[in-house]
Amino acid sequence: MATTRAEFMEIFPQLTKVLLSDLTSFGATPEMTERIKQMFEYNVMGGKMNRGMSVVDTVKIMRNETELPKDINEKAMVLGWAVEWLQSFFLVSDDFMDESPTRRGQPTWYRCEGVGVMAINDAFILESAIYRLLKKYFREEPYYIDLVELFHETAYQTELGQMVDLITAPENDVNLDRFSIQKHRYIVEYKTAYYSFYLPVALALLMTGTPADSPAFKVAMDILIPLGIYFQVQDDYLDCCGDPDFIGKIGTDIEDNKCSWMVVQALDRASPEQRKILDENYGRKKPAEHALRVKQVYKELDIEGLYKKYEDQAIAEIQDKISKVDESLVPKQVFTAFLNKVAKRTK
Ligand code: DMA
Ligand code: MG
Ligand code: MG
Ligand code: MG
Repeated sequence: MATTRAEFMEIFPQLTKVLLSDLTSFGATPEMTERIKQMFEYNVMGGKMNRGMSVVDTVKIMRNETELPKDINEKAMVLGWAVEWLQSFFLVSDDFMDESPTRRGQPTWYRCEGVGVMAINDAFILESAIYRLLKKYFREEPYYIDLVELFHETAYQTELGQMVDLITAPENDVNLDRFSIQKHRYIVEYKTAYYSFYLPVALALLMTGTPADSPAFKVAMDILIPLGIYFQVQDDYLDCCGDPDFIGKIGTDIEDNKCSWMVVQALDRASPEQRKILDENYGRKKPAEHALRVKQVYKELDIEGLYKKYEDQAIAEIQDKISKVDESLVPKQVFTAFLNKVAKRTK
C-alpha cells in the first residue's frame, strides 16, 4: 500500500527531536534550539511531500512488500524526510531569489517577521540537517557514502539549474532573445528533475542493496528526467494559470523575467505586434498591467491549449518509455506510481 501523508508525518517530530538534541553538542542555547525548531516546522512541513513519500513507496516496490519491517520502514522514512529537508533548503533560497510573496499558503520564510536576509543562513542550516540525519541513521551502512555523494551531486545539479534560471532572468534588463527551448530545457532538467524525481528513486535503490554502479540507475534516470521536465513545465504553466489559493503560491515568473515554458512557446508563435507587446511588458515588476498584457498575448496564442497538447504527448512518451523498462533492473511500477502522482496535476 502507498504511504499516506499521515504515516509519513508521524515520524517528523522524532526527526526534529534528533536534530535538536544533536545541537547540544554544538553548544546551542535554548534560544538557538527554539529558533531552529520553529524554522524547521515552518519550512519543512506543509508541502505535498510527494518527493519524500516516493522514497518509501519505491522501497516497498523494490522489496515487493506492502508493509515494511519496522527498521526498514524507519530508514526509508528518514531518507524521504532528508529529501524534504533538501527541498526546504531550495525553496527558502528560491523564494528569496524570486522575491515570491507566498508558499504553501503562507508568507515565504524571508518575509516573516525578524527573518529577512537571515533566510540565507537558515537555508544552509536546512541543508546541513540532511547530513546530520544521514550520519545519525546510516553511518554504519555500507552504502552510507553513496547516499552522501548522491545528495551532494544532486544539490550541485540543482544549484547549476538555479544559476542558469537566474542568469537568464536579470532584473531591469529584458531581452527575450536570451530565451530558447534549449535554455529552458537545461534549466528545468537541472533545477528540478534531478532532485525531485531521480533522487527519491536513486535513494530507494541504494537502500535496497542496488550497487552504486548498477545499470538500474541509468534506467531510472532515462525515465525520471523526462518526467521531471514535464513536472517543471506544469509548474511554469501553473505559475501563470493556476489558482494561487489552490496552489498555495502567487506566480512571479512574468514579473521576474523568467525563461518559463509559457514565454518560450509564445515567442515561437508571436506575430511582430505580439512580440512587441511581450518586449514592452515582460519582466516588469510593476504595475500589474504589464503582466496582464503578457497574459493577454498568451491567451491570443492559446498557449493554454498548446500546454494541454504538450501534456498529453509528454505522458504518452513517458508511458512508452516505461513499457520498455527491463524489469530485472527496476520494476515498472516504480515509474507508473510516480507518473500517476504527477500526470494532469493542478497543484
Ligand atoms: C523551482 O523553480 C526550483 C527549485 C530548485 C526550488 P521555481 O522558482 O519555478 O519554483 P516555484 O515555482 O515553486 O517558486
Ligand atoms: Mg520560485
Ligand atoms: Mg526559481
Ligand atoms: Mg515556478
